[in-house]
Amino acid sequence: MALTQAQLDKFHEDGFLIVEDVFDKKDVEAARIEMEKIFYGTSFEDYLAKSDATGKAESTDPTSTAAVPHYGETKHGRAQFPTGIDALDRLIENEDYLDMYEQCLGTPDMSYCNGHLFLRSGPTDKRHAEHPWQGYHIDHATNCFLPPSQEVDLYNYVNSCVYLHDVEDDGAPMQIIPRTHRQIIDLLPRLIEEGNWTGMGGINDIREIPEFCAPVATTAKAGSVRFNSSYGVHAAIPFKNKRRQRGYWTLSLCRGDSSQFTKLSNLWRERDFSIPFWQKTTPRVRALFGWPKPGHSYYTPETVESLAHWYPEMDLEPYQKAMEA
Ligand SMILES: O=C(O)CCC(=O)C(=O)O
Ligand SMILES: [Fe+2]
Repeated sequence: MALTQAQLDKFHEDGFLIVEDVFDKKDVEAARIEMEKIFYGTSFEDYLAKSDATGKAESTDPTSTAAVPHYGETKHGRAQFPTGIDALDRLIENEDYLDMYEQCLGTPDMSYCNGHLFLRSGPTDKRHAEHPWQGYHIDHATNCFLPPSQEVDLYNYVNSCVYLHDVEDDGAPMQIIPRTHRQIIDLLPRLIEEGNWTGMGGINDIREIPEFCAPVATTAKAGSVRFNSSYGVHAAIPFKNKRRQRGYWTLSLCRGDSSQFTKLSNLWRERDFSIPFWQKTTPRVRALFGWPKPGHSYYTPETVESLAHWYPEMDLEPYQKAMEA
């Protein structure tokens, strides 16, 4: 299942796109259950019941621990990709999703920047600004040390999230301002001059920018995917219903040709998690993490033999076959 031309045009025009039914509802349900275990040590339902009984909601925010900056670990598990849980990690192998990602990035040569579980939990959530005109920003600096370019499609990267459950209006849907991914580069000098640009991506007050159109709430059903440009302006809003949670499985990929300056971490430095994951996944997914694709001249009888020692559980046949072809 690929994006239609109309969907792809919409992605390029608005800077984001929501596609329904990319993931099987059962897979997403299994992923949500595992996600809740990581953040709550139990289900969200039990967590709510316990909070009701004790009158106290425990914070679910992970603390960052590793040498590589990443989203971190909770008391119960790891929110950063790979989590070590198949139901979550292997969502990345969805071929339709990867095909759509290639379309959004305009190349089959894609490279991993970052991935994590992003949970906002109604009872304790504070990840939003006070007023609706505040908190807007672009995420680009999370993975890239270069400011935005006019050549949006070459130098932005694409964030995505899989909706692990339905997100409705009362569940703090992320707000995105359509078309800003192409506006921000031209507006930057003025925003800086007017003191309406903070740090490497924040806007103090969107009311001062009449060029912007109205923000859109990115509500969607479980199993949907949202793709959005790293140059797009967006913000978090509070939960209207604090008994809701919002759990996304997120991934950021960039074009291979910009991956030298657009990346967060090299998973090789997190071997406890990267080795088990790489052993089990596909050549297509391994390539997102910098692995040469089957047919690359790196693969010789000697290197394939060594790989078999380093990664005894990896299926090396695709590399072997391409080498012999
Ligand atoms: O939670 C949201 O709706 C948006 C959060 C966000 O923009 C961010 O964490 O960068
Ligand atoms: Fe953001």
